[in-house]
Amino acid sequence: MKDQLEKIKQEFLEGLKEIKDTLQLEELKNEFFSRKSGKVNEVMKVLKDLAGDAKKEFGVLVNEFKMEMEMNLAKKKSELDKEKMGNLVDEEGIDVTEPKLPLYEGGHLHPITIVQNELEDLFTSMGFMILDGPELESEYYNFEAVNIPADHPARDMQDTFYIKNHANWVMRTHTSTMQARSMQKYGAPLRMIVPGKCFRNEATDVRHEHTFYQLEGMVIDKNITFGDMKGILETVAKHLYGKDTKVKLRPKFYPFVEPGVNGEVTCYLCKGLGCRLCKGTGWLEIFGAGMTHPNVIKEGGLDPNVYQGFAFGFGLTRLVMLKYGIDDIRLLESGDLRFLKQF
Ligand code: FA5
Repeated sequence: MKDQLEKIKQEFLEGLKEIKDTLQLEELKNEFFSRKSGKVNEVMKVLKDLAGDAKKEFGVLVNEFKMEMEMNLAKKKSELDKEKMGNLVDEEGIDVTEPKLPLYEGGHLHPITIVQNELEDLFTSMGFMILDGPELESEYYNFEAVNIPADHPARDMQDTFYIKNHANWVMRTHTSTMQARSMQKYGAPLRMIVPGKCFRNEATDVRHEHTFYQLEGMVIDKNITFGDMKGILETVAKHLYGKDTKVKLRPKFYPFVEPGVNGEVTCYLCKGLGCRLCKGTGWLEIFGAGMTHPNVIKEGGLDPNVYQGFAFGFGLTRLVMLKYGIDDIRLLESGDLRFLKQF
């Protein structure tokens, strides 16, 4: 029986050498190990006629033989797999055809930050410094320092968040808070911009948020004129919407400037012809501006008889909406990835 097993083993090993693919390997496996007709099973049938030590000895022999054959089968199988994959599986057994792990999706800049960066670059190229200011602000800098006394009706223009149990502190309603702060700190001449968050107690809709961004700017020097202001604002408008863009200034009341204006630019979509974006007017309203009020210059610690200046405030969030054609402001702070992934 031992000889018989040895013969089967040689036969099996010879057969194994001829195997070219996994199908042939499966057939060989059946030929030798199938329960019904496998050659090994045939030999094992004699087991039932044996007894005692002879049975035990033969049992051990068959098991060793089966284990050895199984190892040979497994080895051949792995060789065939390797061949099939060509050199795609390297020496370390790394299968380079395996599906790749999901790529790490890096974040990117928020559209507001993109436009803010663009404007910061433009203004620094014109010699402006970039300032940052507190979002939790004293009532003094938010209102009094920009010529809005406590009992002045202009306070109603900006519906404010007051801080509970902290009288005289507010979430700033505009970046104009930095007008007096910057003059007090840097004096004159001064050229600065302040991009940043503002807060108003708004019933939100497609154009109004309780939290939004503005970009304030101010120039203080000797002999500053309304023409200087218009020049700067035209430069910004052309930078944002193209060199053919025109700027229209219409009178508007802001307590901290005199005269004050409302700034519109030719609609970049219809080039002034009138469309859905500009509501048929051909113009888009993008900033408020004006010549700095003498009271504000005084509040900044400077002499209004020596220094003049101008200030302007862009609704930065509005600029972003116009640039990308976003028709609901609430999307910008929603954190909705379906929206954010488009930029
Ligand atoms: C001001 O806040 C002035 N401080 C701007 C200014 C600065 C004028 C310097 C003159 C000199 P106003 O309230 O109009 O002005 O706001 C300016 C811009 O902020 C608006 O044109 C608009 O684009 C944006 N804005 C105002 N309220 C909201 C809001 N709730 N949601 C989104 N944007 C807003």
